[in-house]
Amino acid sequence: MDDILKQFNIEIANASSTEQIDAIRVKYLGKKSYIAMQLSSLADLSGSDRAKLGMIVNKAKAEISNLINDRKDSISSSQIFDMIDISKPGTALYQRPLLGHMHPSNIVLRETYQIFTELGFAIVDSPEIEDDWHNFESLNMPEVHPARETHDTFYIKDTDKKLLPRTHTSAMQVRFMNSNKPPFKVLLSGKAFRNENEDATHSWSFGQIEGIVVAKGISVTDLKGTLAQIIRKQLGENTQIRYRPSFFPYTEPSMEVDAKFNGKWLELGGAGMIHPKVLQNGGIDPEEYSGFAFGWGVERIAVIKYGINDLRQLWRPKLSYLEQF
Ligand code: FA5
Repeated sequence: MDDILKQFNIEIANASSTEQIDAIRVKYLGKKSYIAMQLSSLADLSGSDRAKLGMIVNKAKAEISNLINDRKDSISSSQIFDMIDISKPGTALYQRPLLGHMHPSNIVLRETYQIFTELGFAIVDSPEIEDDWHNFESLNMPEVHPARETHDTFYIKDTDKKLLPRTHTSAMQVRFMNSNKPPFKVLLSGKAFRNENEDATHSWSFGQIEGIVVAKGISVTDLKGTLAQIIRKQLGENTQIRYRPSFFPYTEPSMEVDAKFNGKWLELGGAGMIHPKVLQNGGIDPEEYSGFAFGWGVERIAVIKYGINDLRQLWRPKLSYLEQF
């Protein structure tokens, strides 16, 4: 661990941009880092060894994390000063005619709402802060379920209700079922939040849309037919669609949905038949009703549709870029 810290100290001292710092964070604290490996190996050790190693690794982890944050703060402020020439005369900040322009994510979202409305879906808003029951437990993910690990969850401190910014719009499924009787078809839409490092395809906050359809006699055929219609309306009549077997604790069977765009297969999101236990949690009798659900990222649609190569472009305040769409 001393060697790791020594190496880390050299790299962090030489880092001169926030991008380099992010890369160092991934190298030393990311899922594949030495520290992460040591932490996951703790489970195999006996009590006293586990405590000893745990203390060493966690101390190093905290030290690295603090140094990264300090360095990032100092670099961000020095970068700002480098960018600003304080001797220059002032210019008007915004010289375009004062006409608004839709953000590409919103263009996609409005188009999505239009398509779903034409198919008879109701659009439903939903809370961004959720409790553990709705985000996880009611969806067959109890406290110890390994599927929780795929959701890098932020938690809200100082509450005994275990509140969290929802990690997916599926958190609204049981809440909606509890207050509405089937048959229904709705589109739950909003933001989701995950404690993830940003890269070209991931962000810590992103839009999701989630369709749920529950009625008597709904089958996988309905799921595939509906999704095909929606995707082709959004991405073009001849878009090829592919379903890959997958696993979500709240759907059975589960699948991943891909669309071929500009010659490449791209993942839109997950889907499946709603698990009987989830229907029960929503107060719906699974003997009488069945349903399907699907959820995917709003920005992913924008990226596919407009051929954007890096999702982060969508959140940068660069008007000349955003106005192209
Ligand atoms: C889910 O969130 C499931 N709740 C989807 C689902 C709904 C399955 C209903 C079955 C039934 P997943 O973690 O794969 O699954 O995320 C779904 C989609 O959200 C991804 O395919 C991607 O388009 C988008 N997404 C997920 N994480 C991020 C992220 N960090 N940044 C941007 N988009 C993301």
